[in-house]
Amino acid sequence: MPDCPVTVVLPCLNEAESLPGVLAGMPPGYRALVVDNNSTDGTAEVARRHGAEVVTETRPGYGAAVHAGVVATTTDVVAVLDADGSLAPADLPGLVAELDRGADMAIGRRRPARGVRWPWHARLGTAAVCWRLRRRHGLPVHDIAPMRVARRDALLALAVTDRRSGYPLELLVRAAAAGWRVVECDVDYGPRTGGKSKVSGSVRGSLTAALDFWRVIS
Ligand SMILES: Nc1nc2c(ncn2[C@@H]2O[C@H](COP(=O)(O)OP(=O)(O)O)[C@@H](O)[C@H]2O)c(=O)[nH]1
Ligand SMILES: [Mg+2]
Repeated sequence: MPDCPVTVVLPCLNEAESLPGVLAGMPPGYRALVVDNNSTDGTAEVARRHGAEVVTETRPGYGAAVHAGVVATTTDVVAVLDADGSLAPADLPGLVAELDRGADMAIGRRRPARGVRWPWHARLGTAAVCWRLRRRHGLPVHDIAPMRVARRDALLALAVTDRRSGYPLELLVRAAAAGWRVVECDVDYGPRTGGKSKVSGSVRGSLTAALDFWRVIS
């Protein structure tokens, strides 16, 4: 169903600065659903003012926000996208097209633009995790699905339990176990367009993510 509307879940922790640009870039037929996770910078108001639906999730964590968003959607197809402006909504239709071609999930592989700050520890962690996903789980992936598209009910049926930064990784492991056909497509990766990094840009965020990853994959 190439014309069916798609809901784009945007997990947000203080993304008021980047959100307007992200929302303005939504392709026609794609509806934005912002999941506000205890932001203190007016993220929810900015989201509403720029036409997005807003859901509030008080339990902290990237996975908690994404899960709440997926539960709240009513469309067959659901996309999940960072709200920091580093990924382009314009890349989503290409992923949705893979579902139409028979994929169970289509995920983005970040291809950085020239000069993008992508810390070495984040690249190394991603490479190590993906090596394990390929070797142990047979998934042909090179990134940890920063952008993804799947069918809502199938996604919820996988019953991912992680509510922090291990969520995308657990999703990949469960998808592999369920025999899903996962297709990875190159997507543009730029600098965040405002606000602060919560994960790879700080030692604390990176350590938390590494710990979450390890829990899922060990
Ligand atoms: N809801 C929620 N979103 C988060 C949390 N941590 C990160 N995010 C969101 O996840 C996306 C990626 O985080 P980001 O800070 O850009 O990580 P980085 O790309 O490693 O610097 C952004 O849209 C963030 O707002 C969190 O604890 N809760
Ligand atoms: Mg980011």
